[in-house]
Amino acid sequence: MKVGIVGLPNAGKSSLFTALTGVQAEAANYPFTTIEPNLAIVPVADRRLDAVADTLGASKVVPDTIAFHDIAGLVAGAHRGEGLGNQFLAHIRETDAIVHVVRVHRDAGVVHPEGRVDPLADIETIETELIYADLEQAERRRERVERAAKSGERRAVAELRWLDELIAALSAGRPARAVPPPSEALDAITLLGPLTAKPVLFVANVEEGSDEVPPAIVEHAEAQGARVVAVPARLEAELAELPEPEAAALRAELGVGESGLEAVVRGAFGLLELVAFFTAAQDKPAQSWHLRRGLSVWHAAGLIHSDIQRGFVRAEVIPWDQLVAAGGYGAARERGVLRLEGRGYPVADGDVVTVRFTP
Ligand SMILES: Nc1nc2c(ncn2[C@@H]2O[C@H](COP(=O)(O)OP(=O)(O)O)[C@@H](O)[C@H]2O)c(=O)[nH]1
Ligand SMILES: [Mg+2]
Repeated sequence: MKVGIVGLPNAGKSSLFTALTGVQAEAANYPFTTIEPNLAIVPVADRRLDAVADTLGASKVVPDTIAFHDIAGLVAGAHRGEGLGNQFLAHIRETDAIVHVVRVHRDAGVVHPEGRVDPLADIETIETELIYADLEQAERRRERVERAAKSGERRAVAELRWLDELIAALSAGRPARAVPPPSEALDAITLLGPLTAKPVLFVANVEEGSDEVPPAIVEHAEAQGARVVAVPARLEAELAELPEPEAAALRAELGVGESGLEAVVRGAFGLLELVAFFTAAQDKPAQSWHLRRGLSVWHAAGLIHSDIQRGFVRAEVIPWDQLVAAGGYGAARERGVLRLEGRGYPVADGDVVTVRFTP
């Protein structure tokens, strides 16, 4: 899963990114590879996985990760190519979800691109750029679909009608997520990939020692079903660069918990409707994975390995807490709580899954 960090210049994107890189560094004993300097691969800690690993005597714990991409350069006019805008918009298109950083702190030493600190206006500037970008994309797509629709093809006719609705909504300043596609052309939204259909988490970059979010931001977020997390980004970035004992001491002294940053990771993860499942065995790595809610154990097998999916026979499934309570697979089987499931079984949050397959 990949999350794009967006916001105006100087909003605090890179500071938040550096802070997240610190979370990455804390997990230095996990085999992560840093791919690009503006990509942070952050593990998603899960107590349930730790408990399962302990119960089974796993060789190590391998949590699933989330990738944060620091996407610089969104300014007013980006959709017209202002400030390399189109390039940055293309980066956003590749992400599953958006973290929108908005400056709340009023430190006069930090220049604001518009010369004033007005968080709600800043949010609207960014949202307007995303809407314009979607509008252009939708209009281009419409030209192509219109030709197909002239032949009377049902799917194309349905998509064209949807595109007209979408274009009207975007023109009125509403996001694409407000206009779901019709059942005859459900894939139309995937084909178009509108930026304003992606789920958003707002990060309010607050004054150090204050986690108060202006009510206007909270209201704005709630109106679109989004959440807001308060993070003092510069302080978190500085803490991330200190060695762990010093950082912990300073945290205690300043009275800042880790909650802000953790909330960003959890919140970003929570944006997509995902369930966590685990694979684990004695002397093997205990691993967490995430799957869209409603997908089956056969899809889960594909996530683990394509060979395992190809040779899928059945899966042994048990909720993580029942496995921990039983003390192991053998005891769970005797208690009758280890179930056999076929390929259509929808994975539940917290399932421990062992796929039986023919190689
Ligand atoms: N006082 C204060 N300054 C901050 C905070 N977050 C970021 N800054 C400063 O604002 C400037 C721009 O931050 P940066 O993270 O590079 O913003 P970006 O352009 O969105 O990537 C830097 O000088 C940061 O040190 C904050 O929470 N409080
Ligand atoms: Mg930056």
